[in-house]
Amino acid sequence: MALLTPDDLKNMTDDLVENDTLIHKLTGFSLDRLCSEIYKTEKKKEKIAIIPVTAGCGIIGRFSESLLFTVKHFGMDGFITKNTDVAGFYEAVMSDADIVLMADDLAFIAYNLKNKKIAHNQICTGRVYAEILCRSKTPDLVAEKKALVIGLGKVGTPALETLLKYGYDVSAFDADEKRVNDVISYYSKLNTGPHTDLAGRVKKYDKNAGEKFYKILEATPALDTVPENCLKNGSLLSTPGIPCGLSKKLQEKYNVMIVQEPLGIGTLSMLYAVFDEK
Ligand code: NAI
Ligand code: PYL
Ligand code: MG
Repeated sequence: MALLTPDDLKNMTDDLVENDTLIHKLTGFSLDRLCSEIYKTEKKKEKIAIIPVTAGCGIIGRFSESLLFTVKHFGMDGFITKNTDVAGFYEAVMSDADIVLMADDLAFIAYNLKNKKIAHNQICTGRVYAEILCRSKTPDLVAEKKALVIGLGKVGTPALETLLKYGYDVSAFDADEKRVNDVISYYSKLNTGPHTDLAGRVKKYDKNAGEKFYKILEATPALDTVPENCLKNGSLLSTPGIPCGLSKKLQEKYNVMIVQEPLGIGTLSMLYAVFDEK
């Protein structure tokens, strides 16, 4: 998995606040209300422990602090454990934490010690960024139940699934041709059985066909992955991808709205995934 750098996180607090405002404008929901709608859960007074983890490439500067900002910005009780790793987990339990947030290089999880719910960052990130696309209400965006998904990895795939569950026709692209073919054939086989709702509405995106989209989801670690000929004036790009896959020049030329933030949106999605049902 591509690891964040302290530099990726240096504007995280402003990014989260600005994206929360944009999400409210697009969907009618603030980010926390949107997450509550998505998971049908609600925060109570959970105490959230953030445990720094030294495994692998080690602690990432600003990572724990960014999680703490997210928790506190949305009115929750959180703290960063003084100890790291197992000692930090022990400290969290002894401090009567309800939920722990911790990440090594392979997984970032939220675990609710009380109701035993667990959430994975890549799944919850893909879902929330796709939900933002589906729930965007501006006139043009509502009319179009189709989307372009660029990047079919651990974040892009849950995003694709979310779009299909909303009845979207999805054009899918990935630099890995085999990955695209595997995704297309998987969903075309779903014509029978319990998943017919997901069947057949995924097609391979053809860069040369020039099809245009109001709704685009990008989940890759690369630059310039969003081609100019897929853009409409006023397109909405919902992208967890770091760095942003659309150049500033094209963003301005086509007045593209961009929902993009390095960590907090996905983290809030994880927390609502492990809160108790409403
Ligand atoms: P992944 O490695 O599982 O998937 C990335 C996919 O992008 C792969 O299938 C790869 O073939 C494809 N790809 C790479 N370069 C491409 C290009 N130039 N054009 C088209 N496709 C290309 O990675 P994962 O975990 O899905 O993460 C995707 C991105 O999202 C990464 O940049 C990661 O750092 C970021 N991320 C951001 C989060 C947030 O909260 N903003 C949370 C989690 C991940
Ligand atoms: C969750 C992020 C989003 C994109 N890439 C993922 C990443 O960077 N994962 C690694 C997180 C490691 C955190 C480190 C610490 O500071 O506790 N172990
Ligand atoms: Mg995010």
